[in-house]
Amino acid sequence: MEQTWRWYGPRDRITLKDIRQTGATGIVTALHHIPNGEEWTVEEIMERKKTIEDAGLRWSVVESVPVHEDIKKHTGNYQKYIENYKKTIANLAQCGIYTVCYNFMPVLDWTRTDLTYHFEDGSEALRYVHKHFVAFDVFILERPNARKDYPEELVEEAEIWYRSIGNGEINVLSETIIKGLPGSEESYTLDDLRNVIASYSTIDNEQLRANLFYFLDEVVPVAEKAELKLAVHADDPPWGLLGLPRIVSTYEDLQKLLSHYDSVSNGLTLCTGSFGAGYFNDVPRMAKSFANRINFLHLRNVSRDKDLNFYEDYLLQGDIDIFDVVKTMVEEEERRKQEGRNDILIPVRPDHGNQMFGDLGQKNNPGYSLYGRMKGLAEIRGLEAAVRRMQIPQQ
Ligand code: DNO
Repeated sequence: MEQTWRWYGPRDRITLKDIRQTGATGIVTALHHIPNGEEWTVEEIMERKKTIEDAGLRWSVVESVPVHEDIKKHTGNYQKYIENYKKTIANLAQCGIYTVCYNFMPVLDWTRTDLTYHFEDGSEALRYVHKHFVAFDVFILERPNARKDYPEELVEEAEIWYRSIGNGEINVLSETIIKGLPGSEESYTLDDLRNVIASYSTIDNEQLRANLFYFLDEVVPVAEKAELKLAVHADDPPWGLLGLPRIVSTYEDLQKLLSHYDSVSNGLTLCTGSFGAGYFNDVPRMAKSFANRINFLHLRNVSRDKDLNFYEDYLLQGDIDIFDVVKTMVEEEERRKQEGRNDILIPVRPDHGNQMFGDLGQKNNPGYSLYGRMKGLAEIRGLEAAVRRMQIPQQ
């Protein structure tokens, strides 16, 4: 696998120089300063590429070229934004960047309720407590009819919790949900959020899926021609939030998406933590079934329960069998080698990591610690080396 690291660009506290010492060789980044929907020009791409290469690294993956909300809703300027998307991916390929991650989550990208969950060892992780999210939805956002989306008992528990906390905690919870976690290109006020949610009122899962398929029918041929691979990211968490539709959450969703357009250019970002947050998802099975369409891998573990709570756990702890996933990916790379392909290596990145050591107290992008991710990357490297020793006959 190609070991990569997500870098948020020149303003990231963690520098390219630091990243080199983690052992990663590939960079995952995006031109975050370009507004959603606009074309990324060759000049802008080349400038960023040069910065990365000057540091002795390679720009391996774009995460993400964001999909404009108009495309997801199939309204407004969606045609123009799709044309810009096509130009952007053609430009990226022209600059030698062939893997593009994106997501199709309406309104909110990834969502947590707690960014400083304290581990016993003194480090901090990200967490999602469903009851707290329900409290936000029903009592803070006051989304019309929100109550109807949850069992009555859960709303009662959420209310008791909500009444027990102070304004400080209420604000932290709201900001955590609406300000946008790193990589989300949108950030909202409560009023904005109510309005954008309302703009999805006629879009259910099937409609959103139709809009995704329309987008793929337009964009995948361009990607194929440029030999570029798209990699849709999992919904995080893999269930509907705030009454909004979500369609990249389960095994069946992936079957539909991949069979709709059968091409390596229409592929996946297998995010073990995002899919794995759902107790109903069998991530190793997903890896095995869809291996030939996995264009990018996010490795992260979670401890989860059946009430839709989860926290991010160390890579070799938690509920997902990461060893099994790595083994499948190594086998897939061997299969690609047999096929004589020139895109054998699957880029992998340690997804999030705990805040630990010198990370604590620093203004890191939540989840994107230095030491925690470095630990994850080291574990990934060790796992891969062990799997290869076990399975690949030595000369
Ligand atoms: C969170 C990330 C997401 C991801 C996007 C992909 O850490 O995994 O923000 O980058 O959803 O488009």
